[in-house]
Amino acid sequence: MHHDPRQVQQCTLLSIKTGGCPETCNYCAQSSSWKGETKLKAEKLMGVEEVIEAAKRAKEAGSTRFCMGTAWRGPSQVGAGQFERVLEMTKEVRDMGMEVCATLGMLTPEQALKLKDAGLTAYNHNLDTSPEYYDKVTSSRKYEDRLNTIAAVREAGISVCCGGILGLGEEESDRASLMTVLATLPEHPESVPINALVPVEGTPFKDMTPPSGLEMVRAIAVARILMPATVVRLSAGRVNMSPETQALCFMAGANSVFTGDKLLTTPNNEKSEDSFLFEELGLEGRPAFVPYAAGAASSDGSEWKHMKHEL
Ligand code: SAM
Ligand code: DTB
Ligand code: SF4
Repeated sequence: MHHDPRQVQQCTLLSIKTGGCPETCNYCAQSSSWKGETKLKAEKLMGVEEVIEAAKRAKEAGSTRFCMGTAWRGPSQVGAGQFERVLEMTKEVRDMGMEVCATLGMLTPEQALKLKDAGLTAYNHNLDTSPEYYDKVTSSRKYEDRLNTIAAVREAGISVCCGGILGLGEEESDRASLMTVLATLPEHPESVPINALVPVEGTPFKDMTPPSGLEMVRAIAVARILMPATVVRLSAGRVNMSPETQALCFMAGANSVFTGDKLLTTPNNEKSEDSFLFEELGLEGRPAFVPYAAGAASSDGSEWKHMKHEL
């Protein structure tokens, strides 16, 4: 009802500051806590020019959203100059006519407002799992910290991109609980990424069993039903899925993917495979700035009617 079923948005990720993260997310390659085991080398924040070049390539390849990630606890952890540089990147990518997303960790309300002023479209900040299971996933922050950042993003008028990961050793009830939290936020997130754990050698969760394809399909279907106007993003783990499983994910309601040969630190699907998949399934890219209708489903739907007209 709320989306053109043939349109799947292509988003491109770029890790603009890799590794050396002070947080302890047990699934993540970028925490400095296990850098001895992962052997991931911490890098400095990229320069503006290099990022713009990457965004141009992504746009030429059909991406309509560019998402920049930093292995930070948040901008407050680093000098003001680095956050200013991210604001500059945001402005420039936005001027290219792309949707711009960032995932920089915890934000203060002031930082969220600065990102809004720079033209940020969306902010990704995942809840990852249920409130009940969260302390098994990280010890360096609380679920409430995540909720506070999401509230600051919403308050600043930036689109919220918030989802989770399947395969962290959680029960099915934790997955249901995560979905309940997402669907009962004051407004539905405009986008919900559903990640399958990519087990990374050297991390505490290296031996966890990723979800099966059908578990991903089920999670996507539940997100689609609970949050009908939201863009549901089939995110990490797609590289290990057959074309048939991906097709089921789209039929279940996923309408966005990450394209490009890399996610943040792990490999992603080949461009040629994705082109074949889109063609074979009759899918087309979702243009930038199709009006989001999240939230409308729980009110009178007026925003949705407007969107239908535009489509
Ligand atoms: N440091 C910021 C933060 O944590 O919000 C932004 C970057 S962080 C890497 C972005 C998201 O990627 C995490 O919230 C998590 O959901 C996802 N992620 C990270 N490593 C993953 C993995 N190995 N498998 C699946 N998803 C992963
Ligand atoms: C999200 O939910 N998934 C993306 C994006 N938001 C930032 C990140 C996936 C990262 C997968 C592991 C890696 O490449 O390091
Ligand atoms: Fe740091 Fe984000 Fe990785 Fe957690 S998920 S260790 S906050 S980069």
